[in-house]
Amino acid sequence: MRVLAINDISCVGKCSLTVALPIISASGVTCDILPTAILSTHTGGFEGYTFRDLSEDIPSILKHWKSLGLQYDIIISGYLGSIHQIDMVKQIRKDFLKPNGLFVVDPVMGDNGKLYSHFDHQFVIAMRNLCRVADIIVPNLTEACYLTDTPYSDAPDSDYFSILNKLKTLCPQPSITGCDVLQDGILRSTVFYTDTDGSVKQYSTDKISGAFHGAGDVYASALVGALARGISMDTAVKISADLTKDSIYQTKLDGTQARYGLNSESQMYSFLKNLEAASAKK
Ligand code: PXL
Repeated sequence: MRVLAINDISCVGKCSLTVALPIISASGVTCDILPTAILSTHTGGFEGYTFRDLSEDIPSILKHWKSLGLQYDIIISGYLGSIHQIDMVKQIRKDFLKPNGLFVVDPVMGDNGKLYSHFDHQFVIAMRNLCRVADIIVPNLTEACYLTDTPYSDAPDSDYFSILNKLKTLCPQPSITGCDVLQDGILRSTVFYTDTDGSVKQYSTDKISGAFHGAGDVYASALVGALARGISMDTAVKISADLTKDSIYQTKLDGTQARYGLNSESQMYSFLKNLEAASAKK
């Protein structure tokens, strides 16, 4: 199994490739990377960060890869710095994804109801078009609302299934992460997702209060790792949501600033045990 992760390198503030590479590799599959930009830190919560766009380097990297005949079982794209990079990713999918491969898009654009800096309405439209050629998309609630032109609300009685159904017009297996749902009077963090047969489902974990940066990256990377191991969508969602919740829980216990990202390192052993148990059951 060979996975390609297309994302930025934020040197500090664990997210994007500094999360994708360790988690996907630890899952037991090869993870190649295509960095889209190098930043001193990510853009959410730090001032004065550097940002080097790597678009110019990408064509020669791809030319070399073509000469090696590289082909991928799964390609996952994350933070893309421009519409031009979105177009490049579409071409990468055409050139480097195996005929029955999976194209997973994490449409990184915003959080808490707002777009991240650098992104505007044109970018949202371009990202929507990228989602149209994906097999699986993993937006958070903010991104799902932008993708579907739905007014943002994180109220626990929101009609998440209706947003999921709108996302289904874009791609066969959408999901929405980080949705608050009330169960027996208790707030639970829920992922709404689409199983391989097209049925829509949900999986909830304990809600840990606070905003935690990089949670979407941990979830998406674990999901790709689990799917690359041949684990079913249901179990892959469960294992990934549990890893995310456990990492958030540990980060809260550590008391580190949210902008420095999640302590998923401490949860790797139990993540791997869960992957092994699921693989043994197949
Ligand atoms: O975690 C998402 C992300 C990825 N990459 C960069 C970001 C963000 C979110 O702020 O700024 C550069």
